[in-house]
Amino acid sequence: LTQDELKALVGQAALQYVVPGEIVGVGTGSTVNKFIDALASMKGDIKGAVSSSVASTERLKALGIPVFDANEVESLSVYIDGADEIDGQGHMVKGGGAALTREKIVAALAGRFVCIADESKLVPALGKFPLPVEVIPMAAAHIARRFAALGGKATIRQKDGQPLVTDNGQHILDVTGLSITDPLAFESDVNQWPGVVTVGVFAHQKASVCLLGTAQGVKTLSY
Ligand code: DER
Repeated sequence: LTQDELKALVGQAALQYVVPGEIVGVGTGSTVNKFIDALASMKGDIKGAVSSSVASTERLKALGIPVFDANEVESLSVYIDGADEIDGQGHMVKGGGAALTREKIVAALAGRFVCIADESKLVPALGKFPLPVEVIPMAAAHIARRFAALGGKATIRQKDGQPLVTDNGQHILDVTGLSITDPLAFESDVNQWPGVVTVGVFAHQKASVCLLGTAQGVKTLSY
């Protein structure tokens, strides 16, 4: 099975966690796109979705799925999203799609976080994938120096030769060379740094379940 086929497999499998008649929380990325496409088959059975990015909103609307603002819901039963890395405890690195802030917000509304990922995302420890950190632009150099003090190398994510600007109007640093041995402590510490909007470690908002796409089919990992 190709990686794309594995993504489709888990995107489809996530439908079983969607509660009929409710609003579902939807993440961002190529695996989530497979879930959104599969969700279209249930659009008559659900009330709609809360989205974590402009990109996902556009895809949902194009398929006729109503999109609600996060402020219109009290809570969600489930949030479906991908990850760049997920460890054995359900801690994730996210932000490859530059949506980490809104992803963490919508995940906070949900009772369960169902991560959908192909097997390449399962890692023994977080930190091999360059860690995304959304920052207020004026603080970027200062934050990059603080990561350097930890042995990290931070670069501003570019798009078309300019710093990428997120849905929230901020910049993203991608940090290589870190070894994140305690994701909970790391997330808490870095979140405190002035100028950090969101760090792409999802430890406090970790996955409840991971649907892992493997050549042998979908493995369900619970945390
Ligand atoms: O940006 C994100 O957090 C996405 O969920 C990303 O981590 C996974 O994207 P992918 O499904 O395209 O690999």
